[in-house]
Amino acid sequence: MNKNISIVGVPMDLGADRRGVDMGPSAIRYAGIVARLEQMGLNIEDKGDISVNRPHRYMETENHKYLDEVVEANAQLATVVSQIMQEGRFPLILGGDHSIALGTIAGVAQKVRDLGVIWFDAHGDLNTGETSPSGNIHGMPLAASLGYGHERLVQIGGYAPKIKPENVVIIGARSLDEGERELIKRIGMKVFTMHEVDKLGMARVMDEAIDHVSKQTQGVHLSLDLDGLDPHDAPGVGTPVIGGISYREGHLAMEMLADADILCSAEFVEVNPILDQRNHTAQVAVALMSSVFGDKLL
Ligand code: EXY
Ligand code: MN
Ligand code: MN
Ligand code: MN
Repeated sequence: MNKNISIVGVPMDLGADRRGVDMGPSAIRYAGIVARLEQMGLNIEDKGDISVNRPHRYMETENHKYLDEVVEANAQLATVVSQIMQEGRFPLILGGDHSIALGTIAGVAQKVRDLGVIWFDAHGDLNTGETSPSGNIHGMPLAASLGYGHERLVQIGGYAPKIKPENVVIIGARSLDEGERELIKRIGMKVFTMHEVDKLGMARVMDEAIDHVSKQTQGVHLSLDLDGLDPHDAPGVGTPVIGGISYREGHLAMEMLADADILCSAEFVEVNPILDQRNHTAQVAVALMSSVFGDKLL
């Protein structure tokens, strides 16, 4: 595992309907991410935050809310992330709403040609402007990274597609829109819904997921939406869905990823301190990050 980690915050909430996830990076830093990882002997560089333009007024383009601002911030993020990769460091991105995966993946996939992706989420984030019920871009980043959706989202970083469906798994899904289900079936993507997590258990799901994403890839990106966890364990998220991954299952999944030693980059998104209880969800995010970087009890 790469012990040199560069942290970047993306204070963005324009991809979501509820304000507040723009404070996620502050909440996660306040919960002590830098000290925690340094205690583990890792070399941490905190590069601060990307600057996200505040819109003067509400803007919508073909069922994409705040398209200009989301594209602009993600283009910046893609550049920063690919520089971090170029320096041989591990990018750890703090969200922000999940639209920031567009920029992270654009930056990482520039350097890792066949990139695997593990996407923890209650949602599929596989909508396009045509299928989205909300026009919120945080419901679209996985589709756009696969090459589906608005050209400006698909082309962030100047190339497309970033990833192939056979190298992606979603874990924890329990709220998929009709258009997302159709896309999953059409491209044959592997999805471990909560049904599979319940039936097989997290250990087997992770064994299969790790096997699936690391077969034909040179590195794997972890995109972890805190709403993949159950709202009981992660209340501070904008789009909670009951019946999610428990803290213990999430923790086990992170430890199994650390043992597999396949990750080249990671992002933790959708922490909303306004809806949180005493910064609990940010603390959960920090605990999961320390596990994924190999924190051991003994
Ligand atoms: N599928 C719904 C939509 O597209 O509006 C909800 C998306 C929520 C996305 C959250 C961040 O994962
Ligand atoms: Mn998401
Ligand atoms: Mn989600
Ligand atoms: Mn453990």
